[in-house]
Amino acid sequence: MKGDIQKAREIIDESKTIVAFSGAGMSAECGVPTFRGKDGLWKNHSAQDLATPDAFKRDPRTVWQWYDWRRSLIKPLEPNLGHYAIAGAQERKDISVITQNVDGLHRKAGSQDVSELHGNIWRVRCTECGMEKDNTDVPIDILPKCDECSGLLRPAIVWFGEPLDPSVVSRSSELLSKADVTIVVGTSGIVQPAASMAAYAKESGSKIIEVNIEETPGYGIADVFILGKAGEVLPQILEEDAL
Ligand code: BV8
Ligand code: ZN
Repeated sequence: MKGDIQKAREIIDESKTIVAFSGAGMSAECGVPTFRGKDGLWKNHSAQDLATPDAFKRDPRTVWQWYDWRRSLIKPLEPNLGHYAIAGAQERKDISVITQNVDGLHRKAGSQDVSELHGNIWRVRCTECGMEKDNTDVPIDILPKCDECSGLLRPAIVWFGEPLDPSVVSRSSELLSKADVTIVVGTSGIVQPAASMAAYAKESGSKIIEVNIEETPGYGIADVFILGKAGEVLPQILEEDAL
């Protein structure tokens, strides 16, 4: 791994614009369960039962109980050294974050430019009038209502079968098309359209550095693949005085 770290550092040192592209593995060391790992979130609950608009229409109470449980799990958690390394790099490099995660931990670590492809677990949206706002109540009233029209609120999260916010997608595409290097961290590369974004960056001329604790079938395109944890590897490749 040492050689890969050195190679990754050289690529980063030569780069001006960087995109950090993260998945659930970015937050695993903070204690946020991933989706498909051994302690995978979906294991105890099937995605189809919970993170879909049909599930919410059919049984909003169960879906809200699952999100309330996840919110209560995430609320006390702090970012890890990987989140802080990305946030710290913005003093020296033009670095943006594109994340599939809904936990808000990149922002909590101080990252300014964060595109949340799948929304944010700390925001809610009215199913009637579309009003959207922050809500960090833990526990949240199960079946929360809109103060404006008393419609049912839902998590402002992109569920399976729902389109991503076009403005977030176009901002992400713009960032990836200009990135000198894209650091792909902690994602299994399964969920679309997020999983195609690294390849898009590569086609647009970006170098790809991938950080994961296991080989991922999704990415054969990495210029450097570093087997390791996000919280351990990112400080080594992003911090100025590392090594
Ligand atoms: C869309 C919010 C179209 C929810 C999420 C068949 C049937 C139905 C749908 C589809 C289908 N085939 C394809 C689809 C499309 C579907 C999809 O891709 N499904 C997959 C499962 C095949 N996609 C969609 O539905 C998307 N929408 O296509 O809309 C459309 C267009 C127009 C009009 C109408 C419709 C929407 C996808 C968004 C779904 N929402 N999240 C919530 O969080 O509650 S996705 C969910 O998975 C999370 O956001 C998560 O981030 C994301 C991706 O997973 P990963 O982040 O990669 O996490 P995972 O656990 O998989 O992997 C963790 C990785 O980290 C592993 O590699 C592990 O090794 C590594 N790791 C672990 N620890 C560490 C580590 N790495 C480093 N350090 C560590 N310490
Ligand atoms: Zn409303």
